[in-house]
This record gives sequence, structure tokens and C-alpha cells, in this order.
Amino acid sequence: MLTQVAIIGAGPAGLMLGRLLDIAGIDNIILERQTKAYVLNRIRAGILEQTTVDLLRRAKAAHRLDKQGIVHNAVNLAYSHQCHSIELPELTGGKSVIAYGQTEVTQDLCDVRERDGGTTIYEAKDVSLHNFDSEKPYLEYKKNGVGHKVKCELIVGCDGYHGVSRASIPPEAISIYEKAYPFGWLGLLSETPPVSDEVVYVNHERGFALCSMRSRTRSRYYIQCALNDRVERWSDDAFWDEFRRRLPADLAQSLKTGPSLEKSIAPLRSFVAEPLRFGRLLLAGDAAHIVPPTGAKGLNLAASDIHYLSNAMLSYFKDGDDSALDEYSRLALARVWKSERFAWWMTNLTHRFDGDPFEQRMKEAELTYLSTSQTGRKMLAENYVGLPL
Ligand code: RFL
Ligand code: PHB
Repeated sequence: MLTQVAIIGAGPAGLMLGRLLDIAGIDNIILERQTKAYVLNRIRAGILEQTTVDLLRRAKAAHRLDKQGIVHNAVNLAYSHQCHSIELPELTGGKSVIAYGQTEVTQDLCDVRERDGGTTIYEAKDVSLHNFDSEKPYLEYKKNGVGHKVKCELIVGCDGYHGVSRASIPPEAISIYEKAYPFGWLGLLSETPPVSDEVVYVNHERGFALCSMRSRTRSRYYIQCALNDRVERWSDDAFWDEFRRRLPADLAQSLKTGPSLEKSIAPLRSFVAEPLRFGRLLLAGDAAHIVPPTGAKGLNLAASDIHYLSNAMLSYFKDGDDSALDEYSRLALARVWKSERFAWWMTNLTHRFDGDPFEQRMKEAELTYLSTSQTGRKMLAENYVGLPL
């Protein structure tokens, strides 16, 4: 098979890129290791920045989002049993964020790709990358036990943190920056009305908690848990008891509980690989960088990578401008590092780390500063709605 761009991974980054290339008339193929059902049912992000919404509109995949997305005009910080609202439009010149699940984003992108005849090969096994340091890169994979070869001009690794793309780059050609956190998040999805109209980040002595939503009738909640905790240890009742204990009293009283639709544990990690270009191989999204989910930046960074990368590919294919691909790496990484800082800072501010009472008092002082200072709130709001592209 011959194509212009071979994309590895049909998560939001791969599907968004494929769609923007289709619209620009650039031939592409997506290879995905998992089944379509598996990809579409993975519960992950829930909060979109305006720039992500704009990109989905550019991709002509925002029809449902424009109807069903829930605009959040505030984000809440709770500590010392009190909830403090940070008004987003007032502090950011009119910006807000939108609650719309990653499952829906992926579904919408998948639907338009299929409708318009784009090629996605699910259950593509043993994908391997070859000759990406030359003019003639290619991929090999197996489908139903049969080997295939895809010749292309560019390969894009959109295959997440555990993917094959980054792992194929010689270690001496890549710099890795990494931080692992000593806890995870236990998340629960339920068909219950959300306890708050907007996201609430809670710093509590029993550990962090987060209130979010997927719709007016579907809630997504998280609690900080031990890194080695196991989801089987948490009955729904145990989750609700622990979650309620961490909420401020008024929220705890109005919390509606119900059976879980999904429960899972995710570790927290900060990670950046530099650069994002290695000859004819480019990395984007979680394949290149991970943020802890506090701050809701992961999916949004995948989208901003694709914004820069799709522009660069247009210059490359239409004008023969090879330097645009280097520029992609530079522009995308500049935004990545700013979001890495914000996600790291929000994680430190809102979570309980073992032990150090001085550190905890520092966090309380900073939370008080943020809730009482217009300048402090403005900094948080500006980052939360997303820095300009
Ligand atoms: P993905 O979604 O991981 O997709 C990668 C795809 O590549 C496939 N793949 C392969 N395919 C072929 N061959 C191989 N060898 C392959 N290896 C892997 C995988 O099967 C998969 O389909 O990466 P992508 O597209 O870069 O998208 C990134 C986002 O998924 C991620 O950043 C967000 O989910 C992070 N995140 C959040 N981001 C936000 O912007 N806002 C949020 O509110 C938010 N909340 C979250 C989150 C992530 C969480 N977890 C589970 C870590 C909440 C949580 C709990
Ligand atoms: C979510 O809705 O899943 C969500 C919201 C905000 C975050 C992380 C996850 O910071």
C-alpha cells in the first residue's frame, strides 16, 4: 500500500490529524492496535478548551459538540471545607471551557472519517517503523495473521504513551523529562445528576477529590488513591462513602449516588520527549508528552499538537517546505511545556503528599491567596481556559 501520511493510533490525536489531512486532500491511513469498540469506549478526558472546540469545528466534526457540550463559566477550588468559585469569562476576557467527553470526540471524528471513506485499520498488530531517517520510510503490520507493508512520505506517531513510535527512536536522538507522582486517581462514572454545575477540585485531609460530568444526568468523579491500589478493592458503596467524606458539607449533602457504569485507576505522570521530529517520523499527543489529569490538559495538548502539525504538513505537501516540520516541533513543545507547568502546579496544589506539614501549610496559604487575590485567580483562569495557540 502507498500513502502520503501513515498515522499510528486512532485516539483523538490520530483521528483529528487524519480528518484535517482528508479535508486538505492529503492521502492518509490510520493503523490502530485495538478494536474500534475498545477505542470508542475508553473513558478519559471531559473538559475541552475553546481552541480544541475550534479545531473540531475546522475538522467539521463539531455538530454534536455544538449542541450537547456544556459551557462551564467557572471552575471551583475547595479547601478547608469551603468551595471557592473562579469565574472564567470575567478573568479571561470572555473565555470558558466546555464539558464534552473524549468518548464523544472520538466517536464524532470516527463517524466523519467513515462517512467520507477514510481508511482506518483496526486490530493492526505488530506495527513496526522502518527507514524513517531516509527519504523512503515504511511501516509493517499484521492483520489476521497476514503481513502488510505501507510505503509513505511521513509517519506520525499518535500511539499514546505506551506506543511503538517513540520506542523506535534511537535513545541518543531523544531527550526524556519525567516525573512520577506517588498516587493515582480512582474514577467512577454514574448515571446521576452532577453534584455541581462546574468542575470542583478538592484539597482534603483524606486526599484529593474531583467532581466533573459528562452530561446533566451523567457524573464523573475521582478520588486520589494509593499507587498500588486495585479497583477490585473498591465497591461502589466504598467509593461513594470516601468521595462524600472529602466534599464540602453542602456538596456532600446534595450528592446523588448510583451504580457505577465504569470504575478505573490511573497513575499520574508528567513526561516530555524532545524533539517531536526525527527525519520522516513525527510524534504528537500522549506519544510525546503526558500531563497529570489535574488541569484537564492532556486531550487539549493533543489537539494543539495537531493544530500545529496539520498546518506544517500543509506547507510541506503543498509548498515543499521541509523546515515547517522542524517548526512544528518547536511551536508545539513551547505550548506543551506551559501546560506541563500548569498541570504539575495544579497537582501539587490540590493533592496530599505523604508527611510534610510545612508543605501542606504552604498549599493552604497558596489556596487562600488564589481565592482572595484577583491576580491569583486570573493566573489560574488564564491557564485553565488554555493559553493562546
Ligand atoms: P491515546 O488516546 O492514548 O491514543 C493512542 C492510540 O494509539 C493506539 N496504539 C497503537 N496503535 C497501533 N500500534 C501500536 N503499537 C499502538 N500503541 C498504541 C492506542 O490503542 C490508542 O488508541 O493518545 P492521544 O490520541 O494522544 O490522546 C491523548 C488523550 O487520550 C489524553 O491526553 C487524555 O485522555 C488525558 N486526559 C484529559 N485530557 C484533557 O484534556 N482533559 C481532561 O479532562 C482529561 N482527563 C485524562 C483525563 C486522562 C486520564 N487518564 C486515564 C490518564 C482523565 C484521566 C483519568
Ligand atoms: C473529567 O471530566 O474526566 C475531568 C475533568 C477535569 C480534570 C480531569 C478530568 O482535570
